[in-house]
Amino acid sequence: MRDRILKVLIENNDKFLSGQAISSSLGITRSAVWKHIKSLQQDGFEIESRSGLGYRLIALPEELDQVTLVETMNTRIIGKNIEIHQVIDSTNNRARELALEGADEGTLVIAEAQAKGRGRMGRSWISPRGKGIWMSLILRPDLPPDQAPRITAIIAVAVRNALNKATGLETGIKWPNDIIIDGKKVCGILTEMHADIDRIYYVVVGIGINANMTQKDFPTEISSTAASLRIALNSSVDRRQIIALVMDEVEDIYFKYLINRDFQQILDQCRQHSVTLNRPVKVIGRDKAFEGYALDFDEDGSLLVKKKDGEITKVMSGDVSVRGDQGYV
Ligand code: BTX
Repeated sequence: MRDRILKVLIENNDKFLSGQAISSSLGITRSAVWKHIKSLQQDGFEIESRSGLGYRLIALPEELDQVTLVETMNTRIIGKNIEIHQVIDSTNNRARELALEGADEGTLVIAEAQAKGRGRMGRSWISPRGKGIWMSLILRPDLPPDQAPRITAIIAVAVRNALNKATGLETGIKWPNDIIIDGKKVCGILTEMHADIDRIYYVVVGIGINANMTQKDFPTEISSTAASLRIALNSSVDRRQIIALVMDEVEDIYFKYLINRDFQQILDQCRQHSVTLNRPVKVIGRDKAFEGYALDFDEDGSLLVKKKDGEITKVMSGDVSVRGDQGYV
């Protein structure tokens, strides 16, 4: 009932709605309406109450909740089912569980905080409470497993576009899975899949966006390489709006790709926004590293690097980090 009252208030925009109108449309007493309004206010919903006029919603709390998030979304499939956690080990782990239980494509898991947020190759992802967007999306693309890196590219383009639309900031893609602002990482993407030899069962795409982190939220080890939208804009951002924009872009780009299978279009966008191409890079693998020049992307999404001896080598995203010759980018 509380959620239904909240929905009614959202739908009524910022206009007043009388307690009588709410009570008769939902079939409860006016004192029950008042009780639920009180409980919403206690949870941080700013609701003005005026005698003779009724109630109106003025502002939402920082904390994410199912009802207001669903109301902010414009998508049909991507982000349609949402699960929100206060604290979880990793949203990728929970999304994997749900995917194994048969959750629909587009199911989204979000957490306010992650106790064991993961990056690639066993690295960790700092995910403090309420400061970022820590979320994982379940996709079930009809693609052979060797094309899974394409999903990372699609999501990287989608997130880049969404962050650019939401903030107006110039955002770049650092191959294969980081979104960059001013040469620093504002978002990381972790793609994990379950597949057999010729078929992907599901892909879990983890997206970590440093939304409202301040400089002191970053531990020293990453303070010179990590960015947040809040630091870049000098003001905090609305996480709901950003989540909704990311979902819009993913729905648009991902389904278009599944229909037309035109990966060149995606690669062109990766090229256009790449901060990796046309510069010297260090490729750091699990047990060896080399230097070279980042030439282009190949059609499977790998990076073509010209080594110092002139040989052109294909670098797959799985097990390597790519750094600029002078530092992170
Ligand atoms: P990555 O392996 O490319 O980057 C991880 C590295 O980035 C770390 O070793 C550290 O140096 C740095 N780092 C850690 N936390 C942050 C941060 N908050 N901002 C900037 N730099 C950081 C990138 O892996 C993929 C990260 C995906 C995170 C999402 S969050 C939701 C989902 N759940 C989950 O456990 N992971 C994904």
